[in-house]
Amino acid sequence: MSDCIFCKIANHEIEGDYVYEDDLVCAFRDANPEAPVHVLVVPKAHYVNLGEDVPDEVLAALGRAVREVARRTGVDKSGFRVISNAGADADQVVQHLHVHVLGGEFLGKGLL
Ligand code: DGP
Repeated sequence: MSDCIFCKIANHEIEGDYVYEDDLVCAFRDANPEAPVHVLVVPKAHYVNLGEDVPDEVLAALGRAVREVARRTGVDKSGFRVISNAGADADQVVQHLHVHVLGGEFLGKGLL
């Protein structure tokens, strides 16, 4: 989508602080981090959220990327949280499917 900020970052029209990338997805640091590690994993193709019919290969790529982000940011052993806000009641702000990966400190229960 031409006016979607995450499409632009995922396709390098705007540069992000990238942590991981493959053919289907990329991961970059959140502009407003809520934890020492706060990375967004997004598909390169535009889907609004997980309520859409997202192809299995993209879902698998998102899962693999989460694991790789956790490893690269060093939170794979200490623990991390994965959240994807979908729709109005979840207060989804950016309308491009994204998975938050949060960690680097004790998170408690209240985040995002
Ligand atoms: P959500 O509420 O789940 O839609 O979260 C959107 C997140 O996206 C929020 O944590 C801030 C982040 N964000 C918004 N705009 C940008 C941007 O231009 N660059 C980056 N890196 N993150 C952004």
